[in-house]
Amino acid sequence: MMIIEWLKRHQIAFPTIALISCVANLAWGEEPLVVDQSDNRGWVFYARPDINLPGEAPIRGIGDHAGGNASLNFSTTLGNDSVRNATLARINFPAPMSDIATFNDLTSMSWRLNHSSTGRYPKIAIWANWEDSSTARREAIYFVPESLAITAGQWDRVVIDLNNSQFKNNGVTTGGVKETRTFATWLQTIGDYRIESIQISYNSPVGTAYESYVDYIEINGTTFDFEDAIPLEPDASPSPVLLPLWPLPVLAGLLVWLGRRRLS
Ligand SMILES: [Ca+2]
Repeated sequence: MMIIEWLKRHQIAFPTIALISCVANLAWGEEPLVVDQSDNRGWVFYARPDINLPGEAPIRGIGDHAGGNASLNFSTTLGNDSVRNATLARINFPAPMSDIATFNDLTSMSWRLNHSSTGRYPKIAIWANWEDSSTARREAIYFVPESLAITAGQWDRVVIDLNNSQFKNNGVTTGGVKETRTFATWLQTIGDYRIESIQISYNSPVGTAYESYVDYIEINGTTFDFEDAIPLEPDASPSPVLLPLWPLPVLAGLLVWLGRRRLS
């Protein structure tokens, strides 16, 4: 009280308190980073089938739990191979997340979702990459949604328990066999692995369509409020390698010559 009285007397109470509040918000990461057309904060979207095909949902989803105008749309069609994900590569992490390099650096993860079923909802995945005898390798661990049910058709918050939540991998670091372990157990083997990206991913189960929205993705206290569509991921498929055509007639001629030599 004495400090506030002193500040008031010197007519600097409001700016000082506002500054303290601003610094506190930055320190605690309380202010969500708005993701929209003016700044996608590094997030990109991937959809299969393509969002432009008839019947496919747009990227921009319904209003969020906090009165915001939009969210990300993870609704999928009846196709057997319907996939949607939103990815933030580590090289694009914003300043408050710049100290995250490996799995050991993760301290909290949560997200909001509005899904038409209680389970098998869009989930967080963490990708690692490394080199093994100069060969590029990749692995991911995926949160297992079945370990935490939500209420269908309303905004819910999923919070990872970094000790007990179950994650399943792609099998790359476990001899080709996919394993399900707690996050804490995974840290014992991949804790020092370099994070490539953090992703919310959803593969629609075969023959089942879901209405699904995601927002307020939070990583280590930094929260992203999606308020518009985000860009589509650049096409990652490698371009076909064009071989020069002149060696083919030469090779054919060589084979004919060898064949004749063998016959003679
Ligand atoms: Ca939003």
